[in-house]
Amino acid sequence: MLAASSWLFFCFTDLTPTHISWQPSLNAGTHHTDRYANTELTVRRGQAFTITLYFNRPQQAGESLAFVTEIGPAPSESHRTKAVFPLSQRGPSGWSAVQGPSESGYTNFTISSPANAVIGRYNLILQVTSGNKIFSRFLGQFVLLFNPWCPGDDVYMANENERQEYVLNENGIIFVGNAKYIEARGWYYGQFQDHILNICLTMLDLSLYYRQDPAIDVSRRGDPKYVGRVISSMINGNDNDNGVLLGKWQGSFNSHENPSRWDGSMVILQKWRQDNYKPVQYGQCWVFAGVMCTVLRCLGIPTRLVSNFNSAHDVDRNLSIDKYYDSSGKSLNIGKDSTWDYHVWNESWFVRPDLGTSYNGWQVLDATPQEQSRGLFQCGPASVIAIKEGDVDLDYDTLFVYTEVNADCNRWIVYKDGSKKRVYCDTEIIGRFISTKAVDSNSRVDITYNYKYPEELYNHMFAGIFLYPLKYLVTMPFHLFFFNLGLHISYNHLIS
Ligand SMILES: [Ca+2]
Ligand SMILES: [Ca+2]
Ligand SMILES: [Ca+2]
Repeated sequence: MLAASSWLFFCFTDLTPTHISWQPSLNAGTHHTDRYANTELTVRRGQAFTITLYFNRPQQAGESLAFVTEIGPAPSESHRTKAVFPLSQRGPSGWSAVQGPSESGYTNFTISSPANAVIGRYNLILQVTSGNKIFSRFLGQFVLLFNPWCPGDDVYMANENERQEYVLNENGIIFVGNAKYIEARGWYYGQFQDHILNICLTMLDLSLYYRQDPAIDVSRRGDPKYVGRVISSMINGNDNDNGVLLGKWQGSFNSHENPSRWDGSMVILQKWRQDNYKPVQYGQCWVFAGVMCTVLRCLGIPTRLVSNFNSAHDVDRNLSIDKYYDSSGKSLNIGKDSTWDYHVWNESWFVRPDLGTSYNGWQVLDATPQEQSRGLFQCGPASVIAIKEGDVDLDYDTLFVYTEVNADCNRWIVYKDGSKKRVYCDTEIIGRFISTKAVDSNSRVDITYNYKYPEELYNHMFAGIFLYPLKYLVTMPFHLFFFNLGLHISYNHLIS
């Protein structure tokens, strides 16, 4: 009897939170997350949020509090998927918590995450230390997202109008058609609507990357270039990874949806969830790109759609689209290169510490399954600046995107003895009118100049001398500059 009552006495005197308020309206406003349909606390990294705890009694001398955050199936401090942070101390994890004044049973705490924290759904735990006893109280879960408003975040975007467009706008315009007649079609991204945030987080957990090594995969989710690449693999259902969409470009669509009939991502993502994550049929490039834009905006990575007209698919990676004819002019079925009237991909905005600061900014990601990259149907991120500068050896898939916008178009005659002669080369037809929706309006902006230098200028020797990229002039030994220029001139001579 005595033992039982002392146990009860002991239990009642432990400092225990009895209720938590996640301060949803306060936090959602300052974190630009007020439009998410999910009810749990959703905040952005690198920025403080406030919670209120109600305790069973006032804190006493000798008692101290710490918070613990955990994410993923195997949280660990070494993987930065777990952090233990005592009040008012910023430890190596970068997480911290500050206690406000206590009033009539409740206390406010301001919790800050590091600007490079792993994104996703966290457990929040309160750890109470009293003498030599430590006990933990599970407080609940919250979701942490990328933060384009935070200067320390890899996805930081300085301009508020651009953040409104590329993170918060749920409506978009996709440019389709052909180089002679560009059409605009509306698209509803719906990144804040019912279930979409949960669907996006589930998508990360279904990826082959996660299935291969969950602990490592989750530990890398603070890196937008990693998350972008994984999502590019998961928007398509190729590689049997439960991806969102199957593509179909020929034949009938039978009982499934004609890709042209979709007008937004939300319905596709919700159908994917309802069908227990079986790929939705069917998608084509603008559908893959539209759905990926929804997912990346939902996770907080600034993202837009880009349409490239006369888009090359250079299967053999020789930088040219080669078409073959016999000596009578009949087309021969040789080679797999092709040219699309248009192709749509995504650009996401983040820094590239792996390449160097000059490659920061827009990065191409492409979810349409065209070619495998390192064993999976995934593409990017490829720095748009690297594409323009021809730095095609840089990660990821820069050569492939370079050819989409800048391959040469060759026509060859194949003679009876098997010999081939190139009879025509067009260096300008590929990669025209590269387009995206304007910030804050539905008009089309031509961003071809982001991807390549003006091409007609290259076809004139004198212009070539003056416009040859300045970086070569300043970085290259003088004799090498003229050697390269010589190659450049003779190349143009060959094809003109
Ligand atoms: Ca896939
Ligand atoms: Ca080729
Ligand atoms: Ca070209």
